[in-house]
Amino acid sequence: MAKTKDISLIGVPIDLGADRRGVDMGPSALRVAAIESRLASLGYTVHDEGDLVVRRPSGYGAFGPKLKFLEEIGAVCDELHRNVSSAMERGRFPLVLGGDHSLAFGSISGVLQHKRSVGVIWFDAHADLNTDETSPSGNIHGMSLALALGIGHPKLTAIGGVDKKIDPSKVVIVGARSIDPGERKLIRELGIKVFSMHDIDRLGMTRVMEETIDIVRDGTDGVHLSLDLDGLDPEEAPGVGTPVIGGMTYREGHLAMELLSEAGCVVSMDIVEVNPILDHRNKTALVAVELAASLLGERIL
Ligand code: EXY
Ligand code: MN
Ligand code: MN
Ligand code: MN
Repeated sequence: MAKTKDISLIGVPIDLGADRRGVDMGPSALRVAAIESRLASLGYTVHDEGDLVVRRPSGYGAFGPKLKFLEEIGAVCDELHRNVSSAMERGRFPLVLGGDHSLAFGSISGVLQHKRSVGVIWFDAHADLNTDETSPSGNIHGMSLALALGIGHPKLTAIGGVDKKIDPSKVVIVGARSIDPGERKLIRELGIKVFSMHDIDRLGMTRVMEETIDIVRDGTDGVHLSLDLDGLDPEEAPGVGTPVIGGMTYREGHLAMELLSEAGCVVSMDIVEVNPILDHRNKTALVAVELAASLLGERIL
């Protein structure tokens, strides 16, 4: 359950971080999945603040194929960090509707304007810890967590202030099963905690979340949850741009959200990588809404 009864929905229709593959329709898909009324049914006052404007560039831009659409993504994340900060200033829970995962270093920068120290749970099949030197694709959605840590192109890490970055010891990646060599090196160097699908299978989601909550809550003023729907198995969430088989079941995801809800430590959230053109019957957005509802306090009894 969030500590506030006011939620700000902030739409970010961006697919540039995923090299334009249609995930810009994610915010609409989540609204069609009735996210506003679903959260209102839990007793929240939901303020839909509409969508940020995303420029439609002609080419990759000045930083070329190793940092595709850097300027446009930087502009969106700079505005997003201000919107998230403003929502928190008004005592609201910022719920960012993506759009690809490049948005997350913007939302986290916004939270850091209000919180001295923020824990981050990165619920994802991927680590999103690449830089322009290590990325196999040049897609910035695979660099977003590195940028939130202050690692990456200075034009992007400057957003929100170079001094306002997250602490790697307060970050946990949950659900990883596709990590690039450069990311593996950074994980080792920074000592970032990763619960891979192997760990979830071995330990069970309850143990994984108990350990995760201990890590992200220790010494922080709040936790940001960045929920990438490709963390679930593609059978459960087919409408994602970078699917990886062997992911979490809906029930494991739902249990993770319920345990986080009980912990009461999440102060902000992204829902990203919902891509309705790869989906059927808007299933992935409907799943995302149910996960958000269980985080924000749906109680069966
Ligand atoms: N690691 C690969 C890359 O950096 O290109 C794939 C990244 C997928 C990112 C999605 C949002 O999680
Ligand atoms: Mn209000
Ligand atoms: Mn991601
Ligand atoms: Mn992912």
